Amino acid sequence: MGLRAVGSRAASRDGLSAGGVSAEVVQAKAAALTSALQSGAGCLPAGGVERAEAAIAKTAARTLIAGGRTVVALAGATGSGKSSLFNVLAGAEIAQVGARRPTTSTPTAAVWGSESSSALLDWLMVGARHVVAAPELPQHQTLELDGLVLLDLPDFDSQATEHRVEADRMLDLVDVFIWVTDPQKYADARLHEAYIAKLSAHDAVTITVLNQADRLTPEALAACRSDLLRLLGEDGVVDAEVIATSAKDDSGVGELRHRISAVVAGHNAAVRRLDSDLRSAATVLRSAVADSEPSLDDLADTGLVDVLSRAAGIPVILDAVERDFRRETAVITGWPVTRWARALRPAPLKLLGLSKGVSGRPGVISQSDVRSVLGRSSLPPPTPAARAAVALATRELGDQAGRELPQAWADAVTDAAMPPGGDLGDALDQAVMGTSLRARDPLWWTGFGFVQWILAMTAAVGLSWLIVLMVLGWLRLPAVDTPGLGPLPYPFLLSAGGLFIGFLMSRLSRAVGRVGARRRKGLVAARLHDSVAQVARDRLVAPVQDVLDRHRVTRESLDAASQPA
Ligand SMILES: Nc1nc2c(ncn2[C@@H]2O[C@H](COP(=O)(O)OP(=O)(O)O)[C@@H](O)[C@H]2O)c(=O)[nH]1
Ligand SMILES: [Mg+2]
Repeated sequence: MGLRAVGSRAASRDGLSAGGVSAEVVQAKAAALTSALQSGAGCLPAGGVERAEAAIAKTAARTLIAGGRTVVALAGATGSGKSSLFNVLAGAEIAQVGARRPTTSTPTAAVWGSESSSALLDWLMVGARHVVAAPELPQHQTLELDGLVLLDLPDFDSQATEHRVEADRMLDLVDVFIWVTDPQKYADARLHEAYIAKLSAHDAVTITVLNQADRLTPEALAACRSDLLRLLGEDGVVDAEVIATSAKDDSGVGELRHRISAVVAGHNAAVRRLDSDLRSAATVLRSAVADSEPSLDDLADTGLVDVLSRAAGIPVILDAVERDFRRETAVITGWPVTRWARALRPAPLKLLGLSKGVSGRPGVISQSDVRSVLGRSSLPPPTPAARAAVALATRELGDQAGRELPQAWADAVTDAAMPPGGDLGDALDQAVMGTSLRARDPLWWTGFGFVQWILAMTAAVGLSWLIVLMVLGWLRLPAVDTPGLGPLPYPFLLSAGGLFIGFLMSRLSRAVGRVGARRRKGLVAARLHDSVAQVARDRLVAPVQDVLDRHRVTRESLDAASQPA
């Protein structure tokens, strides 16, 4: 009971009991980080990705190992007294102490408590294992550290590279570091830079021990301690604390043991370490992602559609649609005398390979369907100027969408906005061919056509009548009385009137046809605009939007993974 109280007081001072870090929390963060790596693939820096992958793999492996054990490592430079402290804490001469050099290259483990830790030590790849049994230590000391796995690490500054590599490997895996230093070496800049500053970036638990305190007078020890505290502050260690110990006369070892027991009793040092690894990996990656994404709603505006329309030859088509309408108006409602000549001229749309399809009837296969299956229209290919305009507009789209994003994302956006080669041209051609250029024939065509026929018949009747009269006169047959309207005889009125009114009607229908042609052109222009806008959305805007969506998912996942518990 008393031990718990000491433990929890120390724990809250150190922030150990703060926040709900649990296995579930770190697993959720690992999942968020995994999702960020997926959505950000290709746009995140390789170093950061590697670090995140390592943290994810470590989280998976560590959380799989059952039990609430805490792995604490004694780390530091040669001769600081790691092995001596290890033996004092374990109550047995387990680790080899200094005299013989070089020291061993592999860590030694001491395990407190009955719970099996072989899976954990296998994962740590620590071979030398020692179970701390009750007889070695007073009962209360064993209980206090129940659940502890203490490691004596190879020296940070070992002459042998493999020792240093092994020490670094262990530092990545353990839950808590105890940095053991001594009055001679505590200020070694290399150690501070390479380890302490690096570790302070984690908010995983770090304890600093100033060993060999027995070598100093109390005044010198106090001065040395405050100097070390200052250096730790410069390393970025928040709320640094230094425990002065002596492996020779055991002073301070009790305090160190309490400190360790507080961490062990918290049962969350392991998940805290994982949490801090995941968070710092996520924080590193977060700097490769912007805080927001641009909206594409205002980018897919008319400018892009206009240049695509020109490249698709739509002005030519619309011109043909207009002329087609006028031609047809003339064929159907024109003066019958000249109508046939016009019908012989080819239809403008036919010349473009765009003869009309039947629109808007479900289940009916239209000519445009057939055309889009059979292939391209015979529209002239886009001019170099039109093509350059498309390239410029797509680059602008990419630039605008990527402006606020980090380089890798901006590049991805630009790539997405510029589909390779003729793909876009084909898509535009298909869109044009899939658009119906037809609308219902206007009713007035039929009316005018009918009236023209009546007028033509009238003229024909009048002319025939005149011919009969001429023949009768030529044969000197007695004259038949020809009825008339006032002084004008009917045959003349019928033939002249029919021809003259027919001529006027054809003029009128041409004028009305011009208005109709403009309306038809407007109607088809709107349809083609929609078709081209659809191509712009599908081929240009959607791929860019995909990249922006990936960016958003990455950003949100990284925010979730880097959130403090
Ligand atoms: N005076 C004194 N000597 C110590 C203390 N701790 C360790 N030593 C001595 O320092 C030398 C190196 O100790 P060792 O535990 O092997 O250090 P390590 O290299 O960090 O593992 C040995 O000769 C120890 O006897 C201490 O607290 N006081
Ligand atoms: Mg040693």
